[in-house]
Amino acid sequence: MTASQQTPTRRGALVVVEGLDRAGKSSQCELLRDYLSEQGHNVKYIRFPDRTTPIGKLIDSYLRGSANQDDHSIHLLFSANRWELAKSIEQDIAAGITLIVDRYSYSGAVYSAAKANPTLSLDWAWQPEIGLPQPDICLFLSISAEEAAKRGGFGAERYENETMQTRVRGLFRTLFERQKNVCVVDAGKTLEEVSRDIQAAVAVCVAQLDTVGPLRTLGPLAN
Ligand code: FDM
Ligand code: MG
Repeated sequence: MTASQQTPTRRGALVVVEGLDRAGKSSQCELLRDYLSEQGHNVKYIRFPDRTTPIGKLIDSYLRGSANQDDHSIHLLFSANRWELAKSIEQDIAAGITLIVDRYSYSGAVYSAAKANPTLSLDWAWQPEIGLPQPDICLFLSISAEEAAKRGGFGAERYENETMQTRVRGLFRTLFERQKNVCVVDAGKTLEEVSRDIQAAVAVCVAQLDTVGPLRTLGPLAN
């Protein structure tokens, strides 16, 4: 077969996993990565914030509490941390790699808006996300406050407290009412059950990729 006769590479899927702290995001991302690789997919698992880049290092010291930042400024750094990886995300997807992304623009908008800063609304927070690669599916791992409490205490990082988590929960709900491609997963079930629910949702998404066409970009929030 000559090069021109080869079928073009089928693009990968952009799969985002979102949720509150202790919803099980990282474990589920790993299980999904292993499952998709076994199915023969070329797959990569990445997470935001990516704390390894120069911007990511600033974010890391902010989250650990060793540096302070203005709310808007740190918000834009979180967004810049996605923009600096946007090209490589596009390239991976075009090369047929399915990306599993642990947190994305949704955490970005919601955690910043949860600070209740009067000049940092959810709509303001969404603006810098416009134009970034749009996930083909966003799996929202939903757990109740009670279940989250059962899973253990808060960590030592910024945002890991009851007030923030309660606000974040409400804002995720508000944001996801204004978004397409969001699949709410009941993360209160066992690890295996949640994993099976995720696999089923991702299978449907992957099967639809040909009709969806090329990777899209995030647009303004719907009203
Ligand atoms: N977070 C994460 C933000 O505030 N904005 C963002 O854009 C992203 C991606 O960073 F509290 C918050 C959410 C969380 C913290 O995330 C670190 P991990 O997943 O717990 O490391
Ligand atoms: Mg955390």
